[in-house]
Amino acid sequence: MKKTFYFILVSVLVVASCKKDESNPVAADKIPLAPTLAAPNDTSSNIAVPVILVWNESNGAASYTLQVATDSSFSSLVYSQKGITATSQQIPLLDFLSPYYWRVNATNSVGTSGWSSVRSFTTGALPLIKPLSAGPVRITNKKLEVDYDGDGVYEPYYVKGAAYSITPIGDKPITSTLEDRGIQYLKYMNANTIRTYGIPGKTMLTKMAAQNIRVIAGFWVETSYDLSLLETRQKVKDDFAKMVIDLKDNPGVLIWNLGNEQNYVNGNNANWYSLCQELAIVAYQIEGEKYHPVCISNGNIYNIGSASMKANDASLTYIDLWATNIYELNLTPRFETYRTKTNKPLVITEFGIDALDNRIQQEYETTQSVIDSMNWSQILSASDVVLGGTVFEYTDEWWKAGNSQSHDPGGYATGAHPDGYSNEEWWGMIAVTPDVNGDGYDEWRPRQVYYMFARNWK
Ligand SMILES: [Ca+2]
Ligand SMILES: [Ca+2]
Ligand SMILES: [Ca+2]
Ligand SMILES: [Ca+2]
Repeated sequence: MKKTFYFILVSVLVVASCKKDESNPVAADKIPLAPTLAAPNDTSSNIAVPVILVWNESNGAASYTLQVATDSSFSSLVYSQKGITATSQQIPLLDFLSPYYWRVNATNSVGTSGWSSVRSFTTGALPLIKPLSAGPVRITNKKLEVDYDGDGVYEPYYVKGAAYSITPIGDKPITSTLEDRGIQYLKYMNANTIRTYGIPGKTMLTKMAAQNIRVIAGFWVETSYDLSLLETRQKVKDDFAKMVIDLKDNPGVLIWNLGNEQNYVNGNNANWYSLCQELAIVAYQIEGEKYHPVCISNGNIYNIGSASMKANDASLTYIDLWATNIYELNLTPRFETYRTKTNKPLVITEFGIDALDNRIQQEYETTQSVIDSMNWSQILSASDVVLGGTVFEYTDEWWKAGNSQSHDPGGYATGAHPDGYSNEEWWGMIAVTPDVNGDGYDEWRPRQVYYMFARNWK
């Protein structure tokens, strides 16, 4: 009885003291004073990108406006942000070795202060050798390591997962219920990773992270782009910067993956690989030393190591690893060649075969499971350089041939499959068929390959 009374008394005191702080009389009736700037010191040089600017709290301020410009009269703004409630801000995308000026004012319900005094700083150079990441994901000695709990201790991470592109029959929208089902089936499969083709949604990323599933986040590059055009390159960089700024602090992100098999379409040239290096530097301008690894999605291992394609290690100093989509019954010879081309590790972002035997137009899911299992053994045997893989693909997609309402056998001939044919709508580890129980959602049936991986990935 006595203890309870004491506890209530303390609670009341805490509430009372909070209330007192909130009703600060200074805040209510005057414009706040202009803030004073704290860091970096005026005329500092060699400030690491991304720069963090810090100012002192202005009594009574509700929020701050921060401006950064390339001139002291602030006519060429590179950053301008209202409504900042903290007293520091990280500025993405500043150039290296460049001078900048900055100032801050304070606002509350009464009005806005004058500007602070102006300070200048000069940014440092891009490090010649990309430093080891201090962020949640890093690559060291060709191994992937993560520290999502932020305790400074990194744990090894081996990629086990699926190329993820859920598309309901008839191109129906993807609802949050369907996303949850997608995550649940990944959990049952003991997968820890998905690979997306486009920019993953923030909500989905957060939900994935809560289940310890991380995302190789795809940055789609239109295959129609002429990558030799400066304005096109700038647009791609701007779009990528938006993605990185938006998602960099989300615990779902594992790796940024640039393009998809661009070397089979508009990127079989040095313009593509040099753009990838520039994109990786853009990511560094935003994330700095806490960067996520950046990889290039490549078709097979073609061009890797080529100096004339600018796809050699000396040209790709800010690319951390390669990603490959590779379809071969035996991957081992490719891995042997790969080791002679680059010192970067490799993640497999697509492999396997589809589940339809084109010769008899019937599913041969045992064969799919056997071949995917063989590929997985080959991947495991190359663990000195291969960091794991995502199987192509998670669920059947009915839109790829014929119409999106019918399961069509269309595809293309290939020597890499026992039936000599890739049936594009039958690649799922999970078979998708129309809704029969009336809940509005397609039926999902894991194929043998799903259970094979679930056992392997335990
Ligand atoms: Ca840790
Ligand atoms: Ca179809
Ligand atoms: Ca087939
Ligand atoms: Ca259903």
